[in-house]
Amino acid sequence: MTFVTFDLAAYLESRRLGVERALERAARWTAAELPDAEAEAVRHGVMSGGKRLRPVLCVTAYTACGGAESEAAYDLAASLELIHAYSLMHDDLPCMDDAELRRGRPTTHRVHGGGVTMRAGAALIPAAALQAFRASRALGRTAREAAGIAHVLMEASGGSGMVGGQWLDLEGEGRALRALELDRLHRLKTGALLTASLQMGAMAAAAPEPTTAALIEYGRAVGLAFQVADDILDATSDAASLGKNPSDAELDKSTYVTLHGLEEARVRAQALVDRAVGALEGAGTDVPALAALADFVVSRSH
Ligand code: GRG
Repeated sequence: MTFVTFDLAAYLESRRLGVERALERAARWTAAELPDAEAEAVRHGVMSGGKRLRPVLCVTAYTACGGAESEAAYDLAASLELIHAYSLMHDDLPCMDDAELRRGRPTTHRVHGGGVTMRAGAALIPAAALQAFRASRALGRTAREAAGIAHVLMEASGGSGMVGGQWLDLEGEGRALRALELDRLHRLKTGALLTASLQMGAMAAAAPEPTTAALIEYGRAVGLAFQVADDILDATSDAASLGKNPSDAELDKSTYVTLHGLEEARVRAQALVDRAVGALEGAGTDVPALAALADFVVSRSH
């Protein structure tokens, strides 16, 4: 068990404030180029709460590597949340999970319609890439370095990342997945973007290679721990505290709990947190905020 004396609640609150402001700016820039209906759907999908874990991880990695908090740092971090927001908007659509609720509110398509939501979500993908590039330039990175950072974001979002994981998820519906298949699915679907959050923060601060590698290792372990915790929450919480209803497809899915049982899943989640923190300690990047965030990922209530 990791012992952390750190006021994570205060830390999260202050970082989330910067993230919300950056998301306001990002939603405004993206919406400015869209018809009114799509612009409103962008706002609904982006400005609807959530833990903002990916941007908080990005800013935390950036400052852990010596970067200073700034608008541009939060703009970079917000690019990750634009991808996350689009993925949830599309995932909730009638042709996917057909979800009614997200974060305790009606899903975007329930309010703005399926076609509008599909187009608004699609607009967020290039907006995120552009934002990652521009923010990295504003942080002093060269055009080549900024392109590298945007590349990491797009790679983590695409077929060898989140979209690839979603594809494996759809393909695996209705059959029991083996342990390695489940790991691969979640490393791509959830882990890739979480890992990119850390990597982009390190790259934006021009961190040395061993530090970046340690943050990537931390991200991989935390990404998997996040999903194990998600499965534990799904098995032990009700829709009111989760802010969403499980879909039929989700009810029929292989999870870490169905595969290993609740107790073993808890043990695995904690072992992954320990691995994440250990990776940072090995590289001398063991800032309290990152250790506390790793603990938060497995101890959260939603
Ligand atoms: C059609 C193959 C295909 C892909 C389209 C829809 C999509 C792209 C990808 C879906 C990816 C997806 C739903 C990943 C799960 C992400 C996840 C773990 C969501 C919950 O994250 P939290 O807990 O949510 O961080 P909050 O609400 O706090 O932001």
